[in-house]
Amino acid sequence: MKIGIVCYPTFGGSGVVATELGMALADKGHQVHFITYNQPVRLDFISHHLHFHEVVLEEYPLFQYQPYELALSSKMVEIVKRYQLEVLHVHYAIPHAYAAYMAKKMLAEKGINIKVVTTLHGTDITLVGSHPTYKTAVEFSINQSDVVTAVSKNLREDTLRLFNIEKDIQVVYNFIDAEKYDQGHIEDCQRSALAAPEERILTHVSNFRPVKRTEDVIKIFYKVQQEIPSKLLMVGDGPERKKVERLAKELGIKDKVLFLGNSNEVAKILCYTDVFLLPSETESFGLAALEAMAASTAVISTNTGGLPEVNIHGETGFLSNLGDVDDMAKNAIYLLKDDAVLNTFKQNAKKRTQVFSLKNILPEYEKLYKSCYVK
Ligand code: GMT
Repeated sequence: MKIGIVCYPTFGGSGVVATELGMALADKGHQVHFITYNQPVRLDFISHHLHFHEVVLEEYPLFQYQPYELALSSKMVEIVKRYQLEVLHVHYAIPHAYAAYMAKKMLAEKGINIKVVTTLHGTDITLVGSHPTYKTAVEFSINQSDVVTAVSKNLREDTLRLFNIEKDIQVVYNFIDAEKYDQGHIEDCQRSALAAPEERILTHVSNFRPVKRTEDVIKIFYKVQQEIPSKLLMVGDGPERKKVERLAKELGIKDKVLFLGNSNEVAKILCYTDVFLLPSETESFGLAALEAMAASTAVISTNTGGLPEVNIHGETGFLSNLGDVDDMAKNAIYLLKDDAVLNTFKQNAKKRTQVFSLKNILPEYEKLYKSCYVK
C-alpha cells in the first residue's frame, strides 16, 4: 500500500514507534512517506520504499506562533495527490489528527477519499489532550478518523473516560524488533568502559520531562548504591536535566551518575544494563521499558497507566506506587544482590517481549489499513 506517516520526529516514544513502523512497512514492500518538520531521528534510508517530506514553516512578522497545522495539512494534501497515497497514519493526536481531518476535507473537494488512521500515544490524551484548551478539537478529530488505535488497554480506557468517543478504539500495542537488542547483534558491548567489574549498572532513558519523575530515579539510585556497588546511566535530555544533575551533586553521588545525553545507541547502552528504572507519574505503555526488556534487563517501575501491561510484577521486574522510592530501591537491591535472581528476571523480561514482537504487531496495522477500504 501507499502510506503517509505523520509524527513528531524527535526522541519521544510516539516518533520512535512511527519511525520503526514505517521502516518495517517499507521492508515489507509498502511505499511509506514520512511527513513532518524534520527527518525522524531513527529514520535511515536503507530502502527505496521510504520517503521523507519536510513541512517547512514560513516566517511572517505578524505571527507570534507559526501555524504548523496549516502547513502540515497543506503538505499532506500535496503528498497524497502526488503519490496517490491510500492511508494517512497520524501518530499523537495533537495536532496531527486535526491536520489530517483538514487534509481529508480538502482532498474530498477534489474527489479524493483518503483514509485517516489515528494512533493515540499517551499525553495527547492524558496530560495535554484532555486539557480544556485542546479537548474540543482533540475529541472532534478522533471521532472524524476512519480508524483509531491506542497503544494499551489502559490508554483506551483513559480515552473513553476523558472524551466522548463515538468510534471503536482498537488496542495495538507498541512493538519491538527484539533481535536488534540481542547481545550477539551488538558489537562492542564492553561494560568495562563505564563501570568496574564488581559494579552493577542501572539505567534510565527518557526525555526528562516532569512526567518521568527523574528526581525519583536519583533518589532510588542513592539508596541502591549505599548497599550495592553500582553506576547509574542517565540517557536523554530535557527540561528536568539540570535539576537532576544538581540533586546528584547534593547527594554526593555525582561521580556515580553518568549523564549521556540523547543517544541513538540506546541498544548498546542497554546491553550493559542490569536494571532499568522508570518511576513515571504515568506511562500509557512505556516503550523505554520494553526496549530495556528486549535487551534482557529487569525493570523497576511505577504501577501507573499501561506499565502493568508490559512489566509483570515479580516476573520481569517490580511495580511500585507512584513516588514510593523506598519500595523501588528495595526491589532493585533484591534483584541486584543475587546473580541467580537477577538472571531469572532478565530472562523473563526478554521472554515477555515476544508478546510485543514486530512480527506480531505489524500485521495488525496492515489489517487496519486494509479495513479502511472494506465497507
Ligand atoms: O505522551 C508522551 O509523553 C509522548 C509520547 C512520546 O512521543 O514520547 O510518549 C507516549 O507514547 C509512547 C509510545 O507509544 C509510550 O510508550 C509512552 O508511554 C507514552 N508516554 C506517556 O504516556 C507519558
